[in-house]
Amino acid sequence: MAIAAVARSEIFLGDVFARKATSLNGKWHFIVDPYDTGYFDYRLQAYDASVKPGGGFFLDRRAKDKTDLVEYNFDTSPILNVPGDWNSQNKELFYYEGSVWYRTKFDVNRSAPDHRLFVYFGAANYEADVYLNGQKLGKHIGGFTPFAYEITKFARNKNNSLVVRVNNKRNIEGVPTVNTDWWNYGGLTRDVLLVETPATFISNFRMRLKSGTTNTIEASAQLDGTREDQTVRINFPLLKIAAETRADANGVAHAELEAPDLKLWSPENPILNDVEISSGEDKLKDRVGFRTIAVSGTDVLLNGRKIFLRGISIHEENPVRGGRAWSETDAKLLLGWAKQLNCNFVRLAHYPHNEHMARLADEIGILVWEEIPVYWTIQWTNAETLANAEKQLSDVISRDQNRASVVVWSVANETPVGEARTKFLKSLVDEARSLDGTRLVSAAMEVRIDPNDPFHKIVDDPFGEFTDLCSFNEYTGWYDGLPEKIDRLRWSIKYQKPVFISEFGADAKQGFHADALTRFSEEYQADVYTRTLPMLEKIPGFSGCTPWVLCDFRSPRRPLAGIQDGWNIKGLIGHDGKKKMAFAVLKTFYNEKAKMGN
Ligand code: GCB
Repeated sequence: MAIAAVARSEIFLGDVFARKATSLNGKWHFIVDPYDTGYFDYRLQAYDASVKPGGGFFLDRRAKDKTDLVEYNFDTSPILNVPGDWNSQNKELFYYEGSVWYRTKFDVNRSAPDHRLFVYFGAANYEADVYLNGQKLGKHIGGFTPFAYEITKFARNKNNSLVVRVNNKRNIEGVPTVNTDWWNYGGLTRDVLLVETPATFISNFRMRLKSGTTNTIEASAQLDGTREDQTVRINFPLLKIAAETRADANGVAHAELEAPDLKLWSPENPILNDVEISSGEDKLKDRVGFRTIAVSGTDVLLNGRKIFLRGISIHEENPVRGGRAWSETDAKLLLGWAKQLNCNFVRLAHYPHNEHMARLADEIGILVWEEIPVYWTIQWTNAETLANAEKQLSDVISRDQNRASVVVWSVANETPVGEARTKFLKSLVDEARSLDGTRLVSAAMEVRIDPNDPFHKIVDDPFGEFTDLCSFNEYTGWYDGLPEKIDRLRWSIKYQKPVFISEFGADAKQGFHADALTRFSEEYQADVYTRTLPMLEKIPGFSGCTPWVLCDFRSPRRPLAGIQDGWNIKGLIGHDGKKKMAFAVLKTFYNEKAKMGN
């Protein structure tokens, strides 16, 4: 009988869409397991660590004959679409938080006997235990970043059983923790791929401008396999430049390529360059753009020129279909709406979104802020929580480091001022800078009200010292006073940095019209936008904003019957896909900004 000792084969596969892969997306059988019956025996011992794993669902057993007792059967169990959260696919699972077992079957047709095989998951929220043919491949924690396992040794030609237990229970020590303002969609929420590689292959690569230059490309690649000191070739066929270099004993290869005719990427001109990276039999193809991003005093500079960031915040949700967004089609819908607003920037809140978002942003010319779910109050002194956040940060950086569109790594949202918190966030900033010193680092901070003057707002969070942008969320007119208060604000901002308003907004039920003082009316929301935008313009160093939020999104914190009904309705677009009045207010403001050349 197979004993599921962990194979410890987790590996990071970067730029997975740059290589040929077989999709394992489709209809997977599933078993809902609220008591973890398929995971623990009756003494609460994990089957996959037991010498008697017989009851473990990962074995994907069927009764051998009429006397055999097996109390589950994937073959006769219902079906879920993968990718896809379970909540929006099955009414009974709408509020479900717990374990669901997924199973698919697949054949393998390796093109050479020494080739290697991997299963790749774009994301599984929140925790995933993965098994192939009864063998445990590993456990992954974190709901929004990719992971992969090598299955070369365990895969058969026919009828492989891939079983994943996904558990979306919220944990106090988790990242995020138990308390958020979004739906805790569970499941295999992103693409699942079967990846075949040569024995030695390129597991990740990075292309970027050499610091301080605009026509020298710094390329690096990581090889994985038995021949790690192989030659690596980098070729930009249309730029007519190429380089060849040999990897060191650790499989790391570096090269610099002079590109005198390089045209820089920008939202107005999102130029991407075809690139081929090859080593031995392995060959990856991608499209990468090159640009610089920097701050100087209170300005943000793109390719050395001052830019105003005309942004919007986005949740990874398709409000019209319902549920987590995951596909290129979903990305086209969301970023298409951002384009209609005349945005040149989006904030992908509050966790790493699927890879299609940044890839599409590269193609259509939208700058991107990416974020990890260090949200509100998490366990600042828990070393495991920090390690978890660091892993999510390094994984999203490794995934999207070749996307010219991505210009900001954000390490947190609305965290409470305090020493332990600042130390925690500082570790994340240091990590982001050491992994990728070419982008800006930020976090959405909070604003404080002067205890002696309600119209005086102060930004002096000590963490602001460590970020490139001084970015904060502010809700005057909704959580603080009525809209007319917005006109009377005075600001004291401690930092001489670009001021970026990462959120402002107000609830509005699409189609509900009343006067501008009636909460939840479209008029109220439009009034908040109409007053906020000119007020922000008066703040010295105001460099951009990402109002909250593009679309209504589901949130269990929003129960008001007849109005919210389980939705956060601060969207500029309702959950019927229809625009609210405030959409036009922001669009007009951005049109004016764009006309003025920034
Ligand atoms: C915030 C949070 C965001 C919420 C929003 C709201 O400050 O960052 O996640 O959804 O406010 O609607 O209250």
